[in-house]
Amino acid sequence: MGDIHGRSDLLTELIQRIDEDRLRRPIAHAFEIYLGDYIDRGPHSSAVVETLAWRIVRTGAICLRGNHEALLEAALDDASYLRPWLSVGGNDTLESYGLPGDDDAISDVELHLRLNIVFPEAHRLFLRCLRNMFSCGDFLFVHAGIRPGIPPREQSTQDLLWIRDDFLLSKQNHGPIVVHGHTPVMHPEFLFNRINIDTGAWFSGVLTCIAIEGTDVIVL
Ligand SMILES: [Mn+2]
Repeated sequence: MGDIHGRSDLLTELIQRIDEDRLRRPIAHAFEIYLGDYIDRGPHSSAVVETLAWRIVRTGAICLRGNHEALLEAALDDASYLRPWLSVGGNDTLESYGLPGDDDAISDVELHLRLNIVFPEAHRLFLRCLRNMFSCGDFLFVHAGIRPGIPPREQSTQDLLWIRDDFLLSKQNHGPIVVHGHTPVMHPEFLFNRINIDTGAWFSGVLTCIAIEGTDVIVL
C-alpha cells in the first residue's frame, strides 16, 4: 500500500478490500506491506497509526519507515527536531493527538514534553516495529527508492527514505523490481525497474494498493 498520510478513512476502506481479496483468492501466506508515510498532512494520523498497529498484530503486516515517521521519531527524541517536522505536516499529526498544531505561544521544549506525554505507548511500539526495507522474491519494497548501483544491504537510510530523481530517473536494472512510494503520481507507475504506488492520497483522495502474485500485479 502506498502513502496514507493521515487518511484513516481511505485506509479503512482499502483494508476491507484487502480482506475481501484474500477471501476471494485464498493463498497459504500473503505478505501485507505498507510503504511508509502513515502520518502528517491528512487529518487522522493517530487513527492511521492505531489501525496499522493492530494490523501488525492481526495479520503480521510489515510496515516500512517513511521519511515522515523518521521525522516524528526524531521529534519525539529531541525538541530541536520538532520544527523541521512541523513544517512538513507534523502540525496535522499533533492535532490528531489532541495537541495544538500551530500555537507559537508554546515553546518547542514545552511542546516536545507534551507530545511525549500524550503519545501512546502502543504507538511507540509501532514505531519500533518499522523497517527500512523488505525484500521478497523478485521485489524490493522501500519507501522512497534506492541509490542505483549499490546493493540493497549497503543502501543508506537517507536514500531509502528520501531519494527522488537519482532513483526515479534511473534507467538501470536494479536486480529486484523496486516497489516504492514517496513521490506522488496521478496513476500508479509500472516501469521495468520500479513500481510507484504513491497516488497522493492526502490531497487526491486516492490511496493505492497493489496485489502481487507470481508475475501478476493487480491494483486492488
Ligand atoms: Mn515520503
